[in-house]
Amino acid sequence: MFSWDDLAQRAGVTHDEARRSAERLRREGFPVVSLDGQGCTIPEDEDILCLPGIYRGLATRVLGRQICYTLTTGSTNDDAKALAGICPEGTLVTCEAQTKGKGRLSRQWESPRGGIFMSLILKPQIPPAAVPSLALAAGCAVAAALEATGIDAEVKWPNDVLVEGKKLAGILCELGATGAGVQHVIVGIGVNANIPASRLPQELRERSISLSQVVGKPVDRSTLIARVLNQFEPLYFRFLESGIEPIIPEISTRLAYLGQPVMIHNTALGSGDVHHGILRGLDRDGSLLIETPEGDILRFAAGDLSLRAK
Ligand code: BT5
Repeated sequence: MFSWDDLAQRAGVTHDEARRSAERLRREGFPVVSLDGQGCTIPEDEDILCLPGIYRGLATRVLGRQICYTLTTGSTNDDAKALAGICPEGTLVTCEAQTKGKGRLSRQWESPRGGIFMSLILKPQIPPAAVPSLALAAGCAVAAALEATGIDAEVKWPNDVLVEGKKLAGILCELGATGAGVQHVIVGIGVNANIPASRLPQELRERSISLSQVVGKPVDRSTLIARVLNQFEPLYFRFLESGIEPIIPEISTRLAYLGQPVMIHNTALGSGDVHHGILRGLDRDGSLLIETPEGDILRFAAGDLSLRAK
């Protein structure tokens, strides 16, 4: 247990501010236990991210070398965007829960406590058109990190990771650009690590899955974050050198629905723009190849597209 004075001194705030902060955390649902009004603590077995744990697991040169951490925030992607001008490449922004987690096309990413919410600030010198393929590389890194812990994961084009056919992780790449080109790319990764189904809305429970459900116990999120970064960094360096092409084989071995019937539609254009066919794989630039019933190969660049098994 920490006394209020101890906490106040460590945080550089007054005794009263320390008490108020602890109270606010408790109201936000964090397991802050207070003893006889003398101070407070968080029980040791509680699932709170451990920054030294992330640093300990890191084998990277650039990614995650600087970490910005908050308990609750709107969206780590938004925070990363705000920090991009002053933080070095590879900075990781992470938190315990998001109140305005974002998916693509203004969709919502459910972000209750127990999940991993991480955004990387990258500063690649690439054309804007190459940015969406970074989501594939990030998805591949998440899948590889899971495989290293014995979990079979698939990359669902263009930005999801599936386990047991259900969505476990989603990736949102956002671009900051001026007329002169890409200034920064924020790669946001959300992973359902220790999220019980009861913390997700009813309509998502069938389609989503959390790692704790798969392995039957909570996973160590700090270690997993480090593993994802360790997997992503070499892919990112290769991407910087030669684009997505050299990484395509690694993504392809994990590609969901390969050889299976799928439908794809342009979410922005509405349900009229639907194509059916067999998923044949990825083109050299990360575009998706689908063979129509007539035997034509259609090519889809990652955009506002939604892919489904038929
Ligand atoms: C994504 O969008 O999958 C991108 C998700 C990116 C989230 C990360 S968390 C850190 C960073 N900060 C942010 O604010 N965002 C990034 P999309 O392909 O559009 O999928 C969104 C759809 O996935 C929703 O419309 C739901 O159907 C579903 N969904 C929402 N929350 C989910 C969850 N926790 N688990 C599984 N599916 C979810």
